[in-house]
Amino acid sequence: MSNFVSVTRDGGVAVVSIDNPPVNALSFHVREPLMQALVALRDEPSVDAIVIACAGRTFVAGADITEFGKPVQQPDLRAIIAVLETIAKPTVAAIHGTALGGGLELALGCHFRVADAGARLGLPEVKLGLLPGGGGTVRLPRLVGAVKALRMIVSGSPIGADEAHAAGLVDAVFEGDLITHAVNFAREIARKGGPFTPVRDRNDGLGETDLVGFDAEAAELAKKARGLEAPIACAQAVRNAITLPFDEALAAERALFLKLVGGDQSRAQRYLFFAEREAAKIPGKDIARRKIARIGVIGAGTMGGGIAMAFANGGYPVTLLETSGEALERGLATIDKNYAVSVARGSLSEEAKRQRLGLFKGTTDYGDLADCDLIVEAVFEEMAVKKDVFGRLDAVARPGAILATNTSYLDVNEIAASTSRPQDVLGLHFFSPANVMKLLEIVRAEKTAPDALATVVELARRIGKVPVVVGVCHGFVGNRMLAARGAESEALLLEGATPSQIDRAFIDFGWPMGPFQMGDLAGLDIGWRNRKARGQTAVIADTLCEQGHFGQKTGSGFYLYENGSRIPVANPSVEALIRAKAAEKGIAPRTIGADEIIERTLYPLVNEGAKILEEKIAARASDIDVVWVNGYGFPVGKGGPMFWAGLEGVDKIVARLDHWHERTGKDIFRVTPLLRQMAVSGSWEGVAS
Ligand code: 3H9
Repeated sequence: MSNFVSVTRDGGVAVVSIDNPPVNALSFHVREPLMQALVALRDEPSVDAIVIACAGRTFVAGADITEFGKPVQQPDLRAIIAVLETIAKPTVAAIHGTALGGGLELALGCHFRVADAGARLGLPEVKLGLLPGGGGTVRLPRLVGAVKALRMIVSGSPIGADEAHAAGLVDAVFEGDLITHAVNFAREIARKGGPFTPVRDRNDGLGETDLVGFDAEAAELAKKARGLEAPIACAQAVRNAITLPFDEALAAERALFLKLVGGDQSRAQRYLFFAEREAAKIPGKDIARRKIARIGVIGAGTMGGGIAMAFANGGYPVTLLETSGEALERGLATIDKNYAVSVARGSLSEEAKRQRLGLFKGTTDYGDLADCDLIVEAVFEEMAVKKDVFGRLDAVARPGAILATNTSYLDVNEIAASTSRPQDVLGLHFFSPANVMKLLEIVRAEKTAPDALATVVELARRIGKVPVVVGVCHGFVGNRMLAARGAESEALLLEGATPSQIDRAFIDFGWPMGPFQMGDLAGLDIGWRNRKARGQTAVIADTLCEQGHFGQKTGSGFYLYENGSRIPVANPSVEALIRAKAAEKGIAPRTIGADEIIERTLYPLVNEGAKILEEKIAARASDIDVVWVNGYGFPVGKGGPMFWAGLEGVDKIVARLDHWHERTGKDIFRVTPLLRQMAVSGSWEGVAS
């Protein structure tokens, strides 16, 4: 029929197979022959039942995201589902891999769904700033109930085949050859005879939905939306499924979808989807990868333990090294406790916990690292200590083993030069908690071999991280830009803003928290130590640290945390300290608005990003955005600092930076040439190359 859709027959059962690698997205070149096949089979008297299945690694993973923002080519998914629902003979979706978004909606257009035991089903459109636009919000609740559908659609998280079966989304789960099972299932259903009710006419899930309970749940979810439109629209669409007749709810879903798909937030989130995948692509696709079978981690503290867990979670055996048996035991006990918390939360089974713990081997002897293929050190952040560790590693590691430093700031070239094998050395900058945070900055040093780099990028993807390759500079991409973002914080305080005002401006922008809340959470002593090492000062934060106020861990920092609570409460003594320091400097307080706070913190962030591009520390503007969204909480709906700069207007940013530079003379506001060029050209990529 077509290269993308074929039909085979097994007696009276027709199997329609979609083959559109890599993920069987419903591109136009699939939709057209799919529609033709369904119409033909509907009208073909010798066909008793139809199975829709997919070739390759997965069922349909959704609409083709690259088509969004372009004119729709008919037939669209909705038209295909409408035809499916006119077929009187039984239709069965045979799901393996993932049925996501438009893929699950296609399956919901069938009378029945059968799944491979390992399949996952979900409507992740919300993660692209969208809602399911092929009837998913109206059909899913009819099978699984409104509240379950609400949770699935607003979270975007897929569920496994067994859960889908228990919820009524899937009619049977099979192990083994899915197509054979699906054909037998379809044949048996056809033999029993109809009529077969399309999902649109079913009401088993909706029944008597408690609207008050639904609204309460939706309100809870809305609180977490943080300025994103899509989760709210998702909840509204599912509510419509309860309160409106099917066709009206479907039309309302369409209207909401069109509004979202044309908006900046979805544009930003779609951009990020491709940016994350792009970031993992490095030159030299055909480079042979090094073998990674066992991983060594040096240091079993918070960072080392988290890194070790990240690898074990990805199935890798880990040798964990500490300097003393006592420290090792403490580290392993913490790992055990962390897994126990996951078991208690229900996100990990006892069996999986046992398996993961079985992957750890503890040691205090460097000689035990000799069989490791990658060794990551997570020891104290001081050059002398790191060099000592690398000297020892140089003596014991096998030739070709990759040696990585988990430094946040230090010069990886210098660390590499302290070994006899700089080609095997690179940086792996994990973010805390390392077993949870997705971002991984992979630091390419001057002499890092391309195959070592390619190997860790692939490994990072394999353990579920989002890798971004960065060059060597103080703080790499993320922490270097963070310093630029924070440079004016103290000045804003001294000129009259309070920590809560500044944090509020950030939260209103869409950040999960403001810079002072973040400082208190991370520990103010970290920045203090770093400043002291660089001969820098920050009068308010330094004074707080000198007085022992390190943030949440000491119960006070920029805020108070009463009785071990993590909720920040305004701290009058900090506000008094700020006023006193301002008076000492002769600064009269004035009212500072949110706009000024954003201009003086986020515009320098963009400017620093442009410098990083100029210096080729990052390969692409989108890599910077991936770092900031995944590691620092930059709001996804704004796409990251470089994407947001386009939304905000680079010319406006340049003009305001010029204004602040003229007024203060501070370097932080000095516009970098690339940013100025960008204000004219409108494209990072063109000017960066
Ligand atoms: C939707 O369905 C809207 C409807 O409700 C309404 C319609 C009216 N389109 O992630 P991977 C590419 S919205 C186009 O590395 P994995 C991806 O860019 C959609 N391309 O593999 C990459 O390309 P490249 C709802 C897509 O095994 C390659 O495929 N669905 C799409 O780690 C491999 O991807 C979703 O949001 C797509 N839909 O993960 C699902 N999906 O090789 C989005 C992937 O050039 N997809 N590509 O870099 C995923 O979550 C993951 O890709 C998946 C596989 C789990 C499927």
